[in-house]
Amino acid sequence: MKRLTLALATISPLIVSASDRPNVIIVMADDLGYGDLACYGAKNVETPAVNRLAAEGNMFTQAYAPAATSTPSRYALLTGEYAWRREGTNIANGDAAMIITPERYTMADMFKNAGYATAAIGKWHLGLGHESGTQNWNEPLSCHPGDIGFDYSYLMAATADRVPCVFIENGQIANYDPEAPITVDYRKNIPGEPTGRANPELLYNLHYSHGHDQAIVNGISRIGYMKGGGKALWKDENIADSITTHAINFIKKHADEPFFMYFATNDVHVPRWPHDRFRGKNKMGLRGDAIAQFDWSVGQLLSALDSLGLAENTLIILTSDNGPIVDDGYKDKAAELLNGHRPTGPLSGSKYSTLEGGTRIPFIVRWPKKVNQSTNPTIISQIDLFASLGALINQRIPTDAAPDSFNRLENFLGTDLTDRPWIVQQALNNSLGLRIGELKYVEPTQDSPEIKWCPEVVTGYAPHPRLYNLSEDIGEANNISEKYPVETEKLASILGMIKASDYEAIKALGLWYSSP
Ligand code: NG6
Ligand code: CA
Repeated sequence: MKRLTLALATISPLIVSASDRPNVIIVMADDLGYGDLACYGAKNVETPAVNRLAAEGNMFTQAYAPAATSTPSRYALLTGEYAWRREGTNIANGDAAMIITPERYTMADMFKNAGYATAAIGKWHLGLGHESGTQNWNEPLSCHPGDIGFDYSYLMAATADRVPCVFIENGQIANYDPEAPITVDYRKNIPGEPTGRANPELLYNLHYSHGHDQAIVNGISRIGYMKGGGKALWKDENIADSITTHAINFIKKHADEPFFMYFATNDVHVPRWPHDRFRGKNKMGLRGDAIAQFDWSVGQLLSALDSLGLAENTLIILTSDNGPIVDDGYKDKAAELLNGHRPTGPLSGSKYSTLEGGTRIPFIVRWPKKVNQSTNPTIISQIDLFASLGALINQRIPTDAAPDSFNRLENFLGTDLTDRPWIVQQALNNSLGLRIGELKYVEPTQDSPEIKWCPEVVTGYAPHPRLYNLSEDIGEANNISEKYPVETEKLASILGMIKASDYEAIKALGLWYSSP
């Protein structure tokens, strides 16, 4: 596969001297939608900390995650390779093996090589150990994020709705309870253990709406079976506190050296069970409370940076792994209590979808030392963070690494407003959308337009090609492919070139960067 970054010499690297290198924090929200933050127009919930970040930085209005679900999106971010190029990168179980294997060169490796202290804190969802389903959770795992560049990690293995429901610190269960050894199984229940389906009377916190009827932890049933855990089991209401505390401790510990922190919140993924102190202060019930809790976590990080005198030279990128969803499997009244709120703002589709709501996400960059305040409409993608941050810290990326990531540093810093020439959007079933300028092409797929296990999700799947003009039709309501067959065919063929990594052909079409 050819490297793209070489062809992008038109972008002058921003020279940052080694002593001046900023700390870098990626705040990765989970399932937070384009319309879920007050600074992006949300009305029913207050997000003062994120609003502050936006008011002090670049708030992008046309930014994309590479995929509409978590595992492929995060895989692409950390490897710089589109997940649809690689088998085994779809939504991972809690007992999946490490999807990014130790020999791969990751974004964390890049920072580590540059002398940064590195950490991954919060939601992982990229597998642990060498083999799926055979981890011995009672011993140190055979491989973990420490093997792909993260000096420190404090993680949930997958999602809060998947077992094991414990934190894993540097590859071992945190607060391990020797009285309650852990067994995890994704195929069959462990004899004698209650499940959400068989024992709904034990669901004292949240009841499932679909799926999520297996192991019960903290009065909430999950995906997968689990026994044990004892004192190590998390309480959902304390997850934000716990990961935020660990993040602040990491910042404090490394206040005197450059650090890179991937801070991946559990909010606002299901099960939404935020701490009492966030309850009932907005019109939207638990989903709104989870947004408020997310905002609180961001506020805590900002205060820590302020009090340590680190804010000025810390580059914060706040974004989300994929679009939002209202009912993702628990009876938390998220749909009933929207009160007019639209999690995707004006966009159609949602998490799982090829439509804009699946992957167009909030994206804010704050770096007081270098980045001026603006609302920035430049079309950008998280896939380019790898090469761009590499340019920022002056790291050469090995030729076989990050094949889909371009150096677009000046886009992210707001000094170049040239759009990314194309955006690829991956849906749950790995079918793709392609945005080029105002045109959006959605490739045909035979899968059902509705996800059976998930009510009211508009996937955007259809057996025929679609073309939308986003400048007139941001909600992707009018398929114009029959009216514009030549354009439809052209975008379809460009998507084919991207799939084949045939960048010479794309360049021959004149579809390339033309930065100032
Ligand atoms: C789905 C789950 C959903 C969520 C999603 C992953 C069911 C019925 N649904 O399979 O609740 O966990 O996987 O979400 O099990 S993600 O944001 O981590 O990709
Ligand atoms: Ca997600």
